[in-house]
Amino acid sequence: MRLDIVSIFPEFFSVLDLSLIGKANADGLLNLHVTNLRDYATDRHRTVDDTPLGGGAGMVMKPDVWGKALDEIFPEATLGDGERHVLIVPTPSGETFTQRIAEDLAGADHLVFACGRYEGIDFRVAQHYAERGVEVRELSIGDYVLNGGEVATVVMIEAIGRLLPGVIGNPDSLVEESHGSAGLLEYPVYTRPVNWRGQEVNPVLLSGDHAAIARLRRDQALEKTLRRRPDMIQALRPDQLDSDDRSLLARLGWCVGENGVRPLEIRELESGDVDRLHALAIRTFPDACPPFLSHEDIQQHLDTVLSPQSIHSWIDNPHVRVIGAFLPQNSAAPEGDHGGEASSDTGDGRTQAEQTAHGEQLVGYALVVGPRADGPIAEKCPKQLSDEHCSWAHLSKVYIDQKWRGSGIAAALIAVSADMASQMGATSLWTATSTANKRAAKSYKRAGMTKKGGRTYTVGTTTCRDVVMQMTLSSASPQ
Ligand code: 6GU
Repeated sequence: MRLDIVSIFPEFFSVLDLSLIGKANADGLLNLHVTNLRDYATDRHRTVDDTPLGGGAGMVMKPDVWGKALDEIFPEATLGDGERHVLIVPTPSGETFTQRIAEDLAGADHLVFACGRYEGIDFRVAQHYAERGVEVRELSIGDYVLNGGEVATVVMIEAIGRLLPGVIGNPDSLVEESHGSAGLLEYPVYTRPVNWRGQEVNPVLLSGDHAAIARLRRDQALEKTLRRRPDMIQALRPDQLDSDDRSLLARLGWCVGENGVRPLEIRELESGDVDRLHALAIRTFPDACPPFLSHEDIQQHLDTVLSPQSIHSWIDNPHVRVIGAFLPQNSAAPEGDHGGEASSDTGDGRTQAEQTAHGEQLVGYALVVGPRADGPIAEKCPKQLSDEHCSWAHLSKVYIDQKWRGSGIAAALIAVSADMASQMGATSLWTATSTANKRAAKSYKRAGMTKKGGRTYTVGTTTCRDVVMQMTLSSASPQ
């Protein structure tokens, strides 16, 4: 690649000799040439600027001086030679220079940086070369003002130069770095000593378990990007995120849908939420049932266990927690039809009016029954779990609207349920799910629960087999 720089401070660019770019220049991987703009001034003061036409503060760089300099750099013969010639004009009013632009410019044959000082270069210069077939790019390196384009030019040359073949020893390092193709900021890095001033590195990094190390780094990259650059998280495509990514994001309050990553809110439900919760409970329950259950059995369960009165009693019970997952209203309207519902529906049984009234939609819920609950809601802990040393809470329900399954919301609800169970004084949490509902068992397992035998459970008049699962709660903090 040929690189030209035109500036009234040519000495400034000696810094480029010190870096990888200087080595690439010496090795012939690129051909760097610096021109002193003043060499093209005609008067004895070597004037390069003049006052702005129309008045105003500062000085403007003269088009005639720039034209003479640039005509030598772009001789008539080079234009239309089939090569890509780019005139880069660094200016705080330009398009923001990004890694994507650096990658694009690394593919050009010839880059010319025109470093302006003062208020800038007479605009006709850019227009003139654009008309002659030069690709002109006005670029800014960020939202702040420098005194001239020199520093910005060094920044851009460093970013572009390291992408040229052969400039960086190991091209793999270009993939994982911040703003690389993963779309995430880079995870924090560590080296020896393992313990430095009392700070220990995560033992996973010393385990030699490559999959676990990759997962740890991915989690750290996601968390860091979420904290610093939520805009980058929102720009991720769903196909860039696996199920572990989704659970992590959901626990941190973000949900992956068809349209990308959206904020999620998880909170306890109140009596004002009963209608919405009832609607969600009755539309999600049938999916969790084994295929042999009759319509009547399911209806009987909906009319009793999942009635509005029953839901009221959960919410009013101080030994029970009812947790909801909410999405902002605009995020659950993915394009296309889901399941052929009437067009006035939102795709999961609710009308547009029902959603808009609340400005957010309830897309999942969990019910946790604490160790001190009694009455019909307090199901007996399956006997294989009865261990005197544990104080059990029951994760009685976790239900997610169909189109948000696989988004990580279940994992987030289970994590919050576990916290609430600890707060209610439990040291362990158990749950049971139909043996037919493999998806549920998988998501409990992913959330850290393990299988502990089975039990039977009655829906309507039919007895079903359940898988029982449990987890030990890490930090029990009694009320
Ligand atoms: Cl490219 N030039 C100047 N003068 N100031 C800047 C800039 C460029 N990018 C940000 N600030």
